[in-house]
Amino acid sequence: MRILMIQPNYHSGGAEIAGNWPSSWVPYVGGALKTAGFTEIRFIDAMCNYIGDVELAIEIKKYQPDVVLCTAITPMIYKSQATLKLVKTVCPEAKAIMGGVHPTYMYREVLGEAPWVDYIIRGEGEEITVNLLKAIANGTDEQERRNILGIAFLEDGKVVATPAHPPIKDLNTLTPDWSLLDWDKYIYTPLNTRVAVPNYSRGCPFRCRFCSQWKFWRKYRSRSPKQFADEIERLVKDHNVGFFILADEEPTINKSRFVALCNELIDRNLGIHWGINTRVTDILRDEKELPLYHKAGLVHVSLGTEASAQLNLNLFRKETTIADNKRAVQLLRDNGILAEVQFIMGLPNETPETIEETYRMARDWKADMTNWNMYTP
Ligand code: B12
Ligand code: SF4
Repeated sequence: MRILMIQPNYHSGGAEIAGNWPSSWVPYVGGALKTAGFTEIRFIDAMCNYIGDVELAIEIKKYQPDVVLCTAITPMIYKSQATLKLVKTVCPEAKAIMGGVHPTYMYREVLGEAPWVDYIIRGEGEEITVNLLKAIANGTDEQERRNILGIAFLEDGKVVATPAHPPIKDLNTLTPDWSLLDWDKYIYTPLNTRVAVPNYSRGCPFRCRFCSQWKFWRKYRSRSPKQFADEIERLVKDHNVGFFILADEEPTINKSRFVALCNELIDRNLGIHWGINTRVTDILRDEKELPLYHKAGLVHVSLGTEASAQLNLNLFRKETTIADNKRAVQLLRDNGILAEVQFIMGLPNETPETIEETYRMARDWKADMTNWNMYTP
């Protein structure tokens, strides 16, 4: 069975100015499919290669896929829906499948707007995709689909959503296949080196009100530091990766495991640099360990500072203070680690004055980079 994975040609600027980023869902879901015995898998990165619809249609037609897998986060949903429509125009018999954060929550809207989508994978993709594709390969998906957990589809014009699939118990069972990516394309511009986005942990034990991610992965899990360092070593040795950012929400919550991971990376002396997203509270807790983190190659930390008003931090259920935010930025900078701060803008109480105040505060904290995210109810 020929499987085609497509990253839609959607661009939002933002972090894309730092380089060309690889899609992580491809090695993780593609790796699970290969481990399950599906060998004919191709990936087209229409985003990174700016592949327009005409060229994409030619490529799809040439490959004649039986199944097409396409991802979607919220801003790219229309491009993702249009990409699967293109698939149906060129190869009407191919099964069109969509996964990712947006359709996981909004499957009703997606199936309403894009009835050509055959299946939506809701949540963590590896196990659900294998189960669904086994049924498709056997030609039994239409009979079996109501028993496949974690999917949604249209039946007689009505949306059917099966119960959620349980989270993967042991993340050490993941088998990412990084060879699905065309590595020459993925360059992190500031260091002029190849970049990867591996997954050490999934989920978050916190419950910030604006955040989609803790609900998405449901249970916090992390891989063993040694097994994860093995993967980094393979990325360096097999694919010449020089920089990675963790795809994780909260990699540092378990301090002893994170310290063990840093020690593994130091012992292996891979010459790799890396970045993470994490919480202000973890940076304050780990003040004494920051030199060790830096020695392990950690050069960039993006902090969920979120707001410049305590009222909003409380509203978000963030469990931090404005003074904590400022101190975390300072600690990172003192340890030679680039400090990026993230803000959520556009709450109902936002005014031009509060925007100005947030801007001034970010400057006062002397953050190296500031990221402005729009709150979307
Ligand atoms: C790395 C990353 C990026 C990279 C993307 C690289 C790339 N080519 O994909 C960069 C830095 C470029 C980036 C940019 C942006 N990002 Co970003 N990014 C992330 C981050 C940190 C990790 C994503 C990741 O790789 N995760 C690991 C993989 C394994 O997980 P996954 O992608 O969710 O895939 C799993 C499942 O969802 C599912 N799955 C996913 N797709 C599919 C498809 C199919 C067919 C199947 C079966 C399954 C499946 O299976 C996978 C394995 O379980 C997440 C936060 C996070 N922790 O997830 C934000 C996140 C995805 N980004 C987000 C946003 C908003 C953006 C930007 C729009 C920001 C901006 N304003 O510019 C841009 C969009 C750029 C673009 N053109 O798409 C949001 C999306 C929120 C939403 N509601 O949709 C997130 C969730 C962060 C957040 N909490 O706000 N991002
Ligand atoms: S700490 Fe970060 S990942 Fe966790 S719930 Fe809050 S915003 Fe989401």
